[in-house]
Amino acid sequence: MLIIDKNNLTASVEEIVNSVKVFDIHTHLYPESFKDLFLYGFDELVTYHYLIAEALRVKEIPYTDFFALSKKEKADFIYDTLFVERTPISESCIGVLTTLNELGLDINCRELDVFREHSKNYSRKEYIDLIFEKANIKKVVMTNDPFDDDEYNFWKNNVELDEHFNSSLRLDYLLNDFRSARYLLIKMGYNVTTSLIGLTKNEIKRFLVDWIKKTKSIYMAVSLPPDFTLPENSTRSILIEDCILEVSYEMNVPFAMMIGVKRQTNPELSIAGDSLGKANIETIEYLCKKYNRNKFMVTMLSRENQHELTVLARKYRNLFIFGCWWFLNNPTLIKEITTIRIELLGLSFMPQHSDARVLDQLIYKWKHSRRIIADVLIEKYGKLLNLGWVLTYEKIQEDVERLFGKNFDDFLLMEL
Ligand code: RAT
Ligand code: ZN
Repeated sequence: MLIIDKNNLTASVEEIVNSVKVFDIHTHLYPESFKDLFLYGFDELVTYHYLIAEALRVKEIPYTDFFALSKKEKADFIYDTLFVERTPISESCIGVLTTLNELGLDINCRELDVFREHSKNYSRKEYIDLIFEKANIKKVVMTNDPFDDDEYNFWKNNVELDEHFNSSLRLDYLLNDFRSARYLLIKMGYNVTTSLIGLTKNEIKRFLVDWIKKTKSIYMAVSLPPDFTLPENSTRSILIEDCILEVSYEMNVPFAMMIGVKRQTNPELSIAGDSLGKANIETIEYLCKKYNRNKFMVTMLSRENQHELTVLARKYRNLFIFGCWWFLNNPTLIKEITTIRIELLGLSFMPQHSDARVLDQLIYKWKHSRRIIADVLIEKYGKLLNLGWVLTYEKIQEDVERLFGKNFDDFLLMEL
């Protein structure tokens, strides 16, 4: 048993936080069996939509001209704009550099073909192993959308699964665009009418059960707009309250709500055109209270929602809060949000997920987050030491394992 004191605190926490294997509970990654949906390598890294938004802000080129470029041309354009003409100082730019550095590449070489060639030295399988090892990842959760044509076909053809990639059933289309989803459900063999009567509800529940089983999803998920409200008289509310929550309870598959996204604030920016707004915390309160035997996972996109969400998590153990989502995945906000959560909840939450869309991003997203989470922990453990509390290396290791995965495993197993 190693006793922690002021002299070994920083090094011990850093060592523990860096060596713990992460369970990354929300990504947009796929294993190699999903062919073109499996994104990796330099061009994908640099054409990440976070960087598209930054590059198109400063270069006066019609959006349509940019989106007409090939992947490689887009990468050249973004690299020239953000890394050559300017200093790559934003979080997403620094992320690219952290990733290249960790892969052993010289970030100052500026030879994009050298960067491009790197991933080609590996088979796809080897590259996944390499990135998982560098990022120190145990498992990731995919975002699996049966309403997406390409993805649907993989599942229909019994795509091969990989034990390092868990699934989650994504229901944006169903909940945010039911009219269109209805046609797809009919095509998939479910007898769904426009009016949400008993038969249609049963068919939707049948769809959910079938697809949770088919994809082996460990939770269902949806992203929702800032004005998401329950209870209300709407198709979405019937779908959630009469279909999803029933299946969620019966199958012990939590319902994850990612709340606060304003889709297509600037449609010309395509996938980079989404924004955010403050959402209504009472909706979550209503759900946790009324459906107290159901499990809810929640992450919110607006900074303004973070404090009240954390307070609500103190009131309901069926509410699992996770991650610093998307526009919050920046050092300042991760630090602030993680500190608020620790101060109000101790260790009973999941501080981060990566949201990676490109395999290589796991490296920087986790390296950056680990650094900040370690700093927050060092400050808090320092306070305990000042009070004379006896801390051991093993106890800190347990704490960190909770934060980086065990809390979620426990939540899935919890009996309500
Ligand atoms: O972070 C992102 O890449 C966003 O575009 C979204 O995918 C978001 O994370 C989501 O899951 O809706
Ligand atoms: Zn996401």
